[in-house]
Amino acid sequence: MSRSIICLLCLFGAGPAAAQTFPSSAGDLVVETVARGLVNPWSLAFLPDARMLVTERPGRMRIVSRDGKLSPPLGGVPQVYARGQAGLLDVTLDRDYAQNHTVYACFNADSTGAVAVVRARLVDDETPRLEQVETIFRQAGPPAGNAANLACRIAQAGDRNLFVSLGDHFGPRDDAQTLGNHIGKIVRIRPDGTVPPDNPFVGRPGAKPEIWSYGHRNAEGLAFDLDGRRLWEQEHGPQGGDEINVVEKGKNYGWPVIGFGIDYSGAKIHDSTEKPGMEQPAWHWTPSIAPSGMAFYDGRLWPAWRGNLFNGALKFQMLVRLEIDGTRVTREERLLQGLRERIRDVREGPDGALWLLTDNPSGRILRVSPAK
Ligand SMILES: [Ca+2]
Repeated sequence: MSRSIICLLCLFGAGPAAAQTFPSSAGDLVVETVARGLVNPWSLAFLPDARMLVTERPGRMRIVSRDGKLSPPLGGVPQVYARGQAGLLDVTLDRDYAQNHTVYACFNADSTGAVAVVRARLVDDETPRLEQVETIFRQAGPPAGNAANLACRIAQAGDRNLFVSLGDHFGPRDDAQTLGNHIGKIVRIRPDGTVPPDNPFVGRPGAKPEIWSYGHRNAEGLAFDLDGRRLWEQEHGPQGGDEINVVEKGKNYGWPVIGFGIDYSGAKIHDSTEKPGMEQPAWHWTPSIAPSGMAFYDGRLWPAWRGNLFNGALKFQMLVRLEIDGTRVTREERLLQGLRERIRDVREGPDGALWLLTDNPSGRILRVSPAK
């Protein structure tokens, strides 16, 4: 009897999967599977009642209940170009979501991998859907046929402006150093897509006015720190040279002129790791961990980790905890090694736990909490 019940739970995924335990400097961590069966889930956003809005890269968005039940795909999601790394990527809720039900999403819109950002209203009734979907930004400059290094993440500042990370598309490398395109850039736009007049390159001839910072390679993590003052990003290097950066107005983060990696062929890319006028990363990884997803942690379940920056890792299949002092990273701890899952996104839940997405055609939502 009990064996058949267990078997049914296995078949239908209805019960809690066996939790796994991993060591950490703050005691053992318990990893539970909350939901499964998501196709390459990319981004996770918590709704006010602790349900989750999740994107699947092939172009679907679903609401997931706290006990792991997946809604049908939401209607109204724009058509995306889904191939290789391209598809539906980030989703985030407006700061005033509880009042305005506004969400933002970014995705690759055509075969060039150009990123579009939409603003929409989430109608959260028995048939959840997006309505009033408006394109508020479209990336200029991607070359045809290079659908890789496509970013994108969205972070909203306290003044409601949106920051969006845009990859270099494996295109001509100098594109990330020139201001006439949106390649290898972080842009800053208002929630309606218009350009804030205090953006750094407004009025400069030939420059795209949305640009906030440049010289980035492929940033798949973007987050404000706990007091909302500093914007941090992580980006993929080539072979080696993955970086964490503190993103500041108008600054040049160096790609492809400086860096710590080499080309996939083994060839040299950079003459140097530093150059005047170009920013140094706050942290870098060689060999590459392939970071994706980042979240600052507020310390409810692990008080010692308050203010730490958590990063998912695709290649090294782990969660990386970074201790921060101002704009410096002072210590790294590698967590969940042995999980054997590519971590695509990491978020802090309303319960103070860390919630992860695994990048897999049969992807899961995992909840990480302290062992009792
Ligand atoms: Ca750099």
